Amino acid sequence: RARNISSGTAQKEVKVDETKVYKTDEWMNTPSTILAAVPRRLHLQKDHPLRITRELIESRFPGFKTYNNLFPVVTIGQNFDSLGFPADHVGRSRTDTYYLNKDTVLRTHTSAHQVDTFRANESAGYLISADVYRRDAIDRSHYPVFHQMEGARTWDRAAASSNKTLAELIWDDVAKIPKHSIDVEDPNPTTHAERNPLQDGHSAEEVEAVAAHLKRSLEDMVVTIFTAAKTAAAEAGSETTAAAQAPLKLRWVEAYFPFTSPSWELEVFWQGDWLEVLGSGIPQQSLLNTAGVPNRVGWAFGLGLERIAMLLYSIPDIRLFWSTDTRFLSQFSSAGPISRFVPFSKYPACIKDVSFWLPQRSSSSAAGGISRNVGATATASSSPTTTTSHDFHENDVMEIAREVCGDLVEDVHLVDEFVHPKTGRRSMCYRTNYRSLERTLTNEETNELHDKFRQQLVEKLGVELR
Ligand code: FA5
Ligand code: MG
Repeated sequence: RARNISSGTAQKEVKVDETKVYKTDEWMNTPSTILAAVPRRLHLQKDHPLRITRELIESRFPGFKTYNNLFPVVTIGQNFDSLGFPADHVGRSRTDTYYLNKDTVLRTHTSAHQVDTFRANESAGYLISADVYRRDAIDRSHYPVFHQMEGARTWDRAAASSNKTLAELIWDDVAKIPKHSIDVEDPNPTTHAERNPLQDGHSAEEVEAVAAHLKRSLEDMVVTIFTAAKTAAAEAGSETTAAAQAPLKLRWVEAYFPFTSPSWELEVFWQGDWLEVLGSGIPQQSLLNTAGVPNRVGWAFGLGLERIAMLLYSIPDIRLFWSTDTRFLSQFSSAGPISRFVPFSKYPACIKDVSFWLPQRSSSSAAGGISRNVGATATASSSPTTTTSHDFHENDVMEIAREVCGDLVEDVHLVDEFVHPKTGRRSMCYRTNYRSLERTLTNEETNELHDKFRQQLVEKLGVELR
């Protein structure tokens, strides 16, 4: 299971999904283990919980055109520029995003397909489900590959007439959405001059109508599928804690995305906690203009399929979605009702710490190692006097752990950090939780993994072990 991080990144070209070949350059930071996830297409696998969740959601949007096979390699134009991400947005950095070359990335969200899908203009509503890729933390709810569903609904301004304004037409559509009786908190005004502004060219009446359609549609979707999950769990007699019996509640909160305004997030109160399930808003008119549909106005959302599936089925660890163990897969069926996942026995964890000094900036070989393989962008630190490394990013540690340990690592987190008062060097201590979802790891095995992890930290990041 252990793999060498350098093997995936040094070549001149890279093959994705056995078919497409891309030229790589010094921006390449995508390891072969990540590329190996591309052919899995979990959201298309029969009886996989992500597919069942996708289909449940799709069933609440009749008439929407679905796109479930869009290729994950996109241009930075598609992923960032077309959506109005500023040039210095952190999402563009090599510590957050997997690049194949300076113009080409693995999509970080399904919004990468917004402009193209609006341009195709095949239907008033669409849903895009796909795998997305982000360099991120390691814990039981974060994985570098996950799945999103994007949805959008627009109206053509030309449909308005002297009898009916566009806003009135949209309100007619709002009236067709099924009603629910769940409590929804929505304390903020639809727009806010500074935090959540109305776009130029949009009237307040239009935006009220579009916002109502967006909110009622997404509430209907969430209420329907969560009520089904609750009923199934109650029938199975598995809901016993007070938190589990708390009534389902929803709340809308103001949000920010470069490509929508106003923007909102929907949170669900589920088993005692508020959880963000999706981001949404009114697409920037400039984006629709670019897409060649300047006459259209409407809404868009993006949700995390794992996040919803974990809530619906009580799946405790995001790594399970990638399991090929029949003890996991056999528990889901598109034919039956949603049922609570019964975890197979939890195997013991093995916890190990690693402490190291970050390289000093002047240490050239170490800094070179960072920018070539997994590190931050080539632009160096702006402050030449400091002695600590500005190139260090925690996601690099995470990626090395993933590369060395695969799915045998459950969690990696910083437990201690300090700066030496005399030398100014920074020391970090990370705690790593090794655990297999499928079997008990031997001491020998975890020691070997941990040794390799430590070695790779030295090789790739130029750190000095303590
Ligand atoms: C976005 O990705 C926006 N593209 C969403 C959007 C679409 C906004 C259209 C407006 C219009 P965000 O990064 O918050 O936003 O992710 C959206 C959802 O994906 C989250 O609400 C969450 O459900 C899910 N998600 C985000 N990060 C992760 C992760 N690391 N693991 C699992 N699910 C995640
Ligand atoms: Mg978010």
